[in-house]
Amino acid sequence: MLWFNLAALMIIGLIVWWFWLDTPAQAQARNDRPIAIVVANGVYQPARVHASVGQTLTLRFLRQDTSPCAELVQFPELGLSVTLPIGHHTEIQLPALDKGEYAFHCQMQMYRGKLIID
Ligand SMILES: [Cu+2]
Repeated sequence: MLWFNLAALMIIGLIVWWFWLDTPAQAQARNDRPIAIVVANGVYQPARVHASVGQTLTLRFLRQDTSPCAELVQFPELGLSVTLPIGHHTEIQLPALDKGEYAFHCQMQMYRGKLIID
């Protein structure tokens, strides 16, 4: 019973760490250079990408996570859904966007990221 309680505590701790404490890094788009985003260990890194209004943007995803969860990256506001092959760079060209925030995530929304256009 004690073993079970300890295991439960560890799982709760992991969930807290996974969803709240593991703060993702940020990236700022510059000079039309592609922004590299690594898909691994349940997070996009960086998970927040800043760009300016009117700036076209290229995101270069590198999927390292083999779980099927990481297979797609979707941009619901942009109507985009792109397959990410494992171990390959996948470039996604985005049009110049209006000011605002645009989410991107895997199909189950476990991987989550955000474009911040301002
Ligand atoms: Cu997923």
